[in-house]
Amino acid sequence: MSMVDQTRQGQILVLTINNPPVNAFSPGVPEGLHAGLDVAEQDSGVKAVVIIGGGRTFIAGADIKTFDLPREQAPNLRGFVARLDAFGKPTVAAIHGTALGGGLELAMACTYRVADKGAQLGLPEVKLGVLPGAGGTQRLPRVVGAQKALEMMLSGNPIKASEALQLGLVDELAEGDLLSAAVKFASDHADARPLPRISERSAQGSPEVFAAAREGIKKTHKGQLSPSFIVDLAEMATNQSFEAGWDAEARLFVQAKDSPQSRGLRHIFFAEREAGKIPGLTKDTPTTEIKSAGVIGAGTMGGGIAMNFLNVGLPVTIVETSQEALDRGLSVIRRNYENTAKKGRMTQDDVEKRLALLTPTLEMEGLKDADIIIEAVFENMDVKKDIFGKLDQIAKPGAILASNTSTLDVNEIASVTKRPESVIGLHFFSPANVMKLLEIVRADNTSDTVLATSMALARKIKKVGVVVGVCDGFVGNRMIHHYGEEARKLVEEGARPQDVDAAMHALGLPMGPFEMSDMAGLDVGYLIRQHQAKVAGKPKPDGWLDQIVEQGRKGQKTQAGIYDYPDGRKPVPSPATDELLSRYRAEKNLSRREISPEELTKRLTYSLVNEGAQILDEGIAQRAGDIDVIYIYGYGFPAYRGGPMQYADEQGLGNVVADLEKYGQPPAPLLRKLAEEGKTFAQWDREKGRA
Ligand code: 3H9
Repeated sequence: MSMVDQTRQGQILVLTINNPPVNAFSPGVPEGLHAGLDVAEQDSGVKAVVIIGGGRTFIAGADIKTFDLPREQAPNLRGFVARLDAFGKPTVAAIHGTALGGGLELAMACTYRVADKGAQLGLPEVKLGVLPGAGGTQRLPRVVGAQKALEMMLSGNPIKASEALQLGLVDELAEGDLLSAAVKFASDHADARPLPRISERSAQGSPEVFAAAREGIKKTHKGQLSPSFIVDLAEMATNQSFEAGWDAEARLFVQAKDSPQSRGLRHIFFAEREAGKIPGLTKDTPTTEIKSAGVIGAGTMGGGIAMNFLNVGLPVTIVETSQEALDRGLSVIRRNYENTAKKGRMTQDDVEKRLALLTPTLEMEGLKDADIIIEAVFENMDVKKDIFGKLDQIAKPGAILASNTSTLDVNEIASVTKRPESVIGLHFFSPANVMKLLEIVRADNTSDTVLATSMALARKIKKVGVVVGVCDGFVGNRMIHHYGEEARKLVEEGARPQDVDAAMHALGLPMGPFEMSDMAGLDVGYLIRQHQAKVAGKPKPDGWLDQIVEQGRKGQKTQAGIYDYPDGRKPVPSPATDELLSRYRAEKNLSRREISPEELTKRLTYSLVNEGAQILDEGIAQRAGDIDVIYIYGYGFPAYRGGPMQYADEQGLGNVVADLEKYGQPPAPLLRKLAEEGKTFAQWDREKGRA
């Protein structure tokens, strides 16, 4: 079947694109569309052409999967857009669903645009590290002005059809059936001459607009390439010919597309979607409907978790052991919502509506009707087992029993119930109402229904769910442990904490390992180390970090940790830490050496990669792409680096192995094997890890 159907409605030729699911501009689509224009050109009975998408949407853009094809094999969107622009008969884009990227660019090269009321239109290329490359940077400013065009192209967010109508980006909103409206519009305008062409208009935009945009992207898109190209091109639209801008756009598009940044962002686009696919689960795996939730613990985590459900209109029962803790938890939730309302992002009415969905109680019995119950108490196996034992008595049959543990063995927790198939780990990241990541921990007996329901729930509460296996720390925290250890060693060898953190800022992370530890609280790691040593019968740990904690410096919360926090939040290098380190090195006879920023970045990043490879080998993560998604959404790894595993692929796994050996970290067997075979983690995913 052709990817583009031709049908006649009187004198109008209708071209319907059939390339599900999103009608991307894939191989076959340009051929079909050109064939349609050939017919329209040759047949004098055809007065105008309507282009419409079959199925759920208009064209959602160029086919991202073809970006790395050699130019001759990639579908030529620019070629088709150029032909449309010069076409001698009126063309009408009939838009429903999403007209995105190349889809909107194609629509702007048509003579007219008619849209369904529910349609959305946007140029999201920046999110893939590229720029609108089929005339979008030149046409959009000519329609909506440079300021609005920049807002759309730099945010990548679409606008609604009603706004597009107001801005003149669409000519008419369809009342009723879109195709009939578009065909009528085409008939009504069949004889209008000269044909209006956006490329022949001029674009409005003052120097201040571009100056402000250049300032803005320093904050919003720090370190990224394509946003500055977009600003330059939008400026060209206002002061140079269409042809000059069109040519420059082609050049810069290729430069952006071939950059590691775009490869990183495209990797994440697909990895995020791939993460939703679980081997063994199909679209037909039954799920249960979640109509209400229970949360045990009204502390920082429990409160944040509850907010996720309230935000999507699901009632939550929240349980605490004392009235005081319950009241405190509730007041934090209220304050969070009221702060959002103060910023104008929700109304006071919404605040009350959400809080009205929350039932506080001191009785576990209150959870008996909940469809899912999430335990969010402190990390202690005995406490958790006690709670799950009680839940087993109280929860209704079929309810999901979830633990928000960040490290503990979910199998052991499940073992105290008579329904281990209902038990799962749902590891939220702090602050739980903000961070997008949800590690979904599949225990040995977790049923497919519970897993599939948890994945669907993640989507419902707007999280990115990634399935992981049971081990200490699962994926994210297990890797971060090694990263923290490497950071600590680097300081012992001579680096200053601020240099270690700066090395990760240079990579684009908002915080380095020490800023992160100070924020999380240094006492957490301290207690774990003390506990582990005691259990193993080893002497009390006495590293420099332990000594900092023993001085009462626990991080941000005590306004002093590795850094000082004179204003409460902003870390300032601490003379007390410097002094402690000098004394520590002298006592332990440690010599100090200069460590280059390059060595710092490599050792820290590769410590993540090395453990990531081990995690893949053990099957704790299904794909390297899953690990990358975890690091982007849970740990602030910049999306334009594609995550640690993609970053390692970009460096070449052979180089990563050589560096690890140079720095005394033994490479994980899987990493070594891939390096020897000249392969990448992405190839491993394609060959082994895919669903
Ligand atoms: C561009 O246009 C460049 C031009 O300016 C210049 C060229 C010269 N290509 O997200 P979903 C797949 S850049 C290939 O789950 P939803 C997706 O991987 C492009 N595949 O559905 C998934 O596959 P699978 C500018 C694509 O309903 C399936 O479709 N456009 C593309 O939640 C369903 O996707 C964009 O950046 C694509 N363009 O959301 C739009 N798009 O089932 C990117 C989707 O195998 N796309 N797929 O996992 C989106 O934002 C969302 O997919 C959309 C639908 C909103 C359309």
